[in-house]
Amino acid sequence: MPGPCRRTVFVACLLLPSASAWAQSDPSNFTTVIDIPPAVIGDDESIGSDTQMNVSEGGSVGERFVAGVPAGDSTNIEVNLSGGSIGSNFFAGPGSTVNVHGGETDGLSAGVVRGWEVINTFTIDDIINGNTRGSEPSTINLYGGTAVRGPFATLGGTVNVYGGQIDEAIYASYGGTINIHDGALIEKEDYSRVSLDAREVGYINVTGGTVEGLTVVGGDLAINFGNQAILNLSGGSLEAVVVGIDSTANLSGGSVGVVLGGWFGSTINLSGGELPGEFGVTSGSTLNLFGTSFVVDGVALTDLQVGQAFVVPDPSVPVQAVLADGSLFDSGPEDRTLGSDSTLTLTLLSDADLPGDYNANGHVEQGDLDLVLQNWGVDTGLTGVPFFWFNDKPAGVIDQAELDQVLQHWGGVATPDFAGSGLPEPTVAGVACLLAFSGLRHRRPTR
Ligand SMILES: [Ca+2]
Ligand SMILES: [Ca+2]
Repeated sequence: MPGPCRRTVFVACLLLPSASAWAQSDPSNFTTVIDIPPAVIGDDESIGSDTQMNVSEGGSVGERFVAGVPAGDSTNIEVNLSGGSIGSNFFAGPGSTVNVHGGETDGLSAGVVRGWEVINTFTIDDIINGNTRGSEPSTINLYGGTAVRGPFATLGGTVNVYGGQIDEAIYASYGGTINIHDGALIEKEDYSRVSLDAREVGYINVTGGTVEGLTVVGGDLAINFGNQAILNLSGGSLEAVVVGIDSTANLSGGSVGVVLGGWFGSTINLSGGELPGEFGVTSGSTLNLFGTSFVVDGVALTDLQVGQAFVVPDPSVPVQAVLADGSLFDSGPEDRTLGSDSTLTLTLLSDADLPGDYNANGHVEQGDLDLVLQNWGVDTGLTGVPFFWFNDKPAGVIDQAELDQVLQHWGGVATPDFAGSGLPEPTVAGVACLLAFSGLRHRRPTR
C-alpha cells in the first residue's frame, strides 16, 4: 500500500500545473467585460459586481484602481493582467480575483478594505477569526509579470504566488494570507531589499518554490515576521527565517538556510525539513521538536510518553532528534545556539500507521477530532498539511472523509510496541542512525 506521503506528493504534482493553467474565465460569465486596450482607464476608477477586466499588451490603468466595493458585498469580479500596467495602489476588494500573468502592478493589495484601514474597520477578534462581515474574500494569483511594492494581503485577502517577479516585498498583515506554491522570488539587481514579510496576525504558507536573495538589512538576513505572524513551511526553500515577537514558525518540510527565533515570545515548531545552516533560539523563545527518537547530552531518552511534551531542563546541552519526517536535527554544532533562557520541548510521536490518529499520539481521540474540525475545508494542496497533523496525512480538502476516519477508529490504540514502556524497534534503529549522523557532523575539518 503506498504511504500517504507519497500520495500527497503525487496529487500535488497533478494539481500545480492545472492551477498554473488557471487563466481568464469565460467572458460570458460576466455582465460587463472591459478589454484594455482599446478601452483606457484613468485614475481613481473602479469596477463592481459581475465584471471582467482584461488588461493586455499596451494597456494602461491609472492609479488607485479599485475592484469591488470596499467592505461591501461585491461578487464575481475578475481582473486579468497579461501585459501593460496597472498604476500604483491597485486594490483587489471584496469578491474579486486578480490573475497576473504578465505586465506590471505597483502596490497591489487584496483584502476587504485597503491595508492599514483594516485596523480601523475591524476588531482584533475579527482579524484573528478572519471575520470579513459578509464580504466575499479576494484573491491575487501571481503567475508571472512584475509586482512592484507588494503584493499585500490583509483581512479577507489571499495572495497565491506561482511565479513572477516581486521587486520589493510581499506582505501579509492583519489576517491576510500568502501562499507560495512555486516559482522563484528573486531579488532584482537594482533593488537593495526584497522581503517576505508577515506582521500583525499575518499568515504565510510555503509549499514549494524558492525564495532567495531576500532582505539583508542591518546585518540581519530575514524573512521578517512581526507580531503574531505565522509561517507554515512544508516545502520549497527559504534562505533564512527570522521569527519575530509572539510569532510562530511551523517547519515540517522544505529547507531553510538560517533560522533565528531571537525575539521574546517567538515559537519554532519543528517536525521536519532541512536546516543546513545557522540555527538560534534565544531570549525567551521556544523550540518544540516533534519526532520519533531523541538523544539529550549523549543519552537516548527511552521513557518518553508518546504525545506528551517533555521539557528539557537545560536547553543549552546538545540535543539530537529524528524528526517526524525522518530528517535529523542536531543542536550540537557551534552555529546552533539554544540559549539557557529559551525553552526546549521534545514530543515523541507514534510511528504506528493508525488511521485517524492524525496527531500521532498513539490514540484516536479528541485531539484528532479537533484537528479535523479546526482545519475543516482547508485545501492541503494550497496551504500544505496543517502542522500537528503528523499521521495519515490528507491530500486535498479536509472534509467528511477525514472526519469519518476519526469516528470509525475512535478509541483505537496504536500497536502494543507503543503501549509498553521501553524502546520500540524503529526507535532503536532511529537512535543508531542518529548517533552515526551526530558523529559525522562532529568530524574534524579536513586539514
Ligand atoms: Ca491522536
Ligand atoms: Ca478529504
